[in-house]
Amino acid sequence: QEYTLIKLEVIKPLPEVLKSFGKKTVSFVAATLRPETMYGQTNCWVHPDIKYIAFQTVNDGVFICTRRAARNMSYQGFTEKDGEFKIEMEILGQDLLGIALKSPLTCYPKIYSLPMLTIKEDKGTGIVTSVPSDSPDDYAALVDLQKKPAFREKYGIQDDMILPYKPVPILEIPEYGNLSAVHVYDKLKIQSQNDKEKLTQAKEMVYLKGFYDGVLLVGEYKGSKIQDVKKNLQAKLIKENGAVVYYEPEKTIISRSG
Ligand code: ZZB
Repeated sequence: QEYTLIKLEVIKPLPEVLKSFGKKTVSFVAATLRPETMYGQTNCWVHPDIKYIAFQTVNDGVFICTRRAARNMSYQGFTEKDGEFKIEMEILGQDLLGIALKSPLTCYPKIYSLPMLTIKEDKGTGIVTSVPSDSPDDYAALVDLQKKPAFREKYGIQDDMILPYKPVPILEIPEYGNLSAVHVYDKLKIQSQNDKEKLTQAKEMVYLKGFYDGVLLVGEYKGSKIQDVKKNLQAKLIKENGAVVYYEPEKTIISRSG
């Protein structure tokens, strides 16, 4: 499985937890299959209870992700020695919340790392970039935070890290409009990020239609169909140093041998 790995750079001065990295560039890295949606990023998701690590890459500074993802990257030329990576820091997700980040293509110059409780540890990097306009999971998690001050308080999230961030219309999908995730969220009457079945259904509804009939509303490929420019947008992100390619081994192979 090929992913686009988005680099969400921690804005300097580094927050207290990451101070020991000094002048280095530190990035949260998020795996996505939807590089064309990066125009609509409003925040980054971290699971408060997952353990993350920081490791030094050869070309891109320090990366923060799960240990499992770092191990995969170490076989893909991200580290000096094949299959080896040095853990510079171990950090619990809850200590990585509320950090200001700079991410490629989004119209928001500064976005924050926020808690999402449905992140899977064994997929991608354990860090997810959030596009609430087109991902029902992201929209549900963002609404949970916006609607529930107690939830924000629990994780020490300040209002200005959430309230100014609105889903951005970036893709037009026939029948679903220009905020497809919001449309299906309302239509299926989704209540929270834990509404698992409805969210799976919502995702299926927007996924295929978005890929085949979605048209970009912003950027240099404005007016083009997603399927025609997905690759170009991945290339643009990589060329502009906002992303790299990351592969994930097929799970079936692992379980067969193990
Ligand atoms: C941006 C984005 C924009 C995403 C969108 C989706 C959508 P899939 O297709 O099931 O393989 N993701 C990545 N890692 C994790 C994780 N560890 N736990 C939970 N979610 C994760 O899912 C791939 C997508 O799941 C990725 O693409 C990422 O969110 C999220 F408009 O990145 B995506 C309808 C979906 N739309």
